[in-house]
Amino acid sequence: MSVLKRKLYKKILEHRPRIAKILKEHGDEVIAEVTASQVIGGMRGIKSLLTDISYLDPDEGIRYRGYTLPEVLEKLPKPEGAEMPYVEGLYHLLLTGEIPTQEEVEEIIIDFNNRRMIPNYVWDVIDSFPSESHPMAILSAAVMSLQRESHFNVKYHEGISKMDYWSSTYEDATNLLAKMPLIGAYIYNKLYHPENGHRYPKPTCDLGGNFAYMMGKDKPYDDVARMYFIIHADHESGNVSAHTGHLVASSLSDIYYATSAMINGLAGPLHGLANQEVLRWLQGLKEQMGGEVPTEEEMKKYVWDTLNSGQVIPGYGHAVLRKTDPRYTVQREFCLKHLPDDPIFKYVDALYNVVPDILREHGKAKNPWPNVDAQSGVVQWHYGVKEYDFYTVLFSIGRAFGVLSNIVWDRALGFPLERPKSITTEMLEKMVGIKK
Ligand code: HAX
Repeated sequence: MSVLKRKLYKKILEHRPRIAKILKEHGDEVIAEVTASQVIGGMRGIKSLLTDISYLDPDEGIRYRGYTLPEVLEKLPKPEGAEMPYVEGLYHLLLTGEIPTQEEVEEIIIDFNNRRMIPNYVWDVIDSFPSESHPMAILSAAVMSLQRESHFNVKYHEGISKMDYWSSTYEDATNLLAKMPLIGAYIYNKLYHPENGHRYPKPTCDLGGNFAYMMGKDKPYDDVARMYFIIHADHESGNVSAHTGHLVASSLSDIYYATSAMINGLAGPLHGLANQEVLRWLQGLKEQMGGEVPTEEEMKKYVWDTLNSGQVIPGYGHAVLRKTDPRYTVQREFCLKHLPDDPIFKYVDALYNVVPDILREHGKAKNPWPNVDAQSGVVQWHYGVKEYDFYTVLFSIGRAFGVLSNIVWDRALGFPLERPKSITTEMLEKMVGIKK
């Protein structure tokens, strides 16, 4: 057993009694109320999911295992000369709650490298997609095709104890996380840069370094990849991708089914796809301006025109956050340091000055501040990943670290099949006192 898996097992054994105690001694205590508007309004804010991997405070933003994003980026070990930490170290933090040592990260890198062999049929599945296919559809199918490799399925059919489900789920999760960057880079090169060929990862390199190499990008794209995967990894459990992964896995579908499903949820324009929508929208503005940076008045008009035509401003607003997203701020700081003169960055920064006031005046969005997606495309564009359909694939690789860590813990704590109760409109009318 690897050091990481042993440490995880110890944490699982320590945690199980806490859940058992709540269930046994406090299982019937009421902890929240549900309003009619929450039932109609996408279950916003109902406290009904349990995770210790991350917590999203509306005013502060995300914390992974209690650490803010700047703390995560500062404390996790980094490759020599790199600005951003190892993604492999983040996996250790999400699973165990502990910041790993350099030696512990090095062991995970070796473990990941031993798990990244991809069967040829996966490349065949990817190659069989027509070239106009969306990369998210290809990614979802490629992950799905790997389902036959599931260890959990084999063990389940052997009849293992429920207490051991987490172990083979951990194997599946780690296998898939090691493979996803290779699959993502292959999709990128197949769709947009066949001249890169099929690049195999280097044996001694970390995930971020290898991803940059496979994408055909020079430094500092390795750091861009590390930053991108880390900041997108988790956003507690209620967002569409995390919740979908958790829901599907709750039926004891394996990691491959659950990950493919979470990718499909992330592909919606109100969720992960917003990052490509931001770039598409900005390009529209740039074209309208003939490449010139617009004045504040011109910028305001473009924003109002978008709102008045009934569309949302992509990259702004959030279902939980009520302040600027720290994932936006981390990327903004990276841009200020590395690409302050980038024309698209200037557009994004100019938008920051006008959009919040306009959204307040518009009066609908509960949060007028930018979210992660307002910045992420700019960084990719600057380093030559201009095919914005691909951005959500990058998001998926990062998000998989959080979703899969959560599913391992779901199995470890024996969380059951998810099954909320629905009611009819007539029942709801009665509950709120409407007489017919
Ligand atoms: N522009 C215009 N209108 C907006 C808006 C925006 N950026 N954000 C919210 N609104 C509107 C909503 O459409 C809604 O209008 P209706 O009452 O007419 O339906 C109203 O304001 C209230 O919405 P809300 O309660 O503030 O926000 P929701 O929880 O319903 O939705 C969204 C949250 C993120 C989906 C929303 O803010 C939005 O559509 N933003 C633009 C798309 C986007 O950036 N998505 C990425 C979010 C981050 C993420 O998950 N990344 O993966």
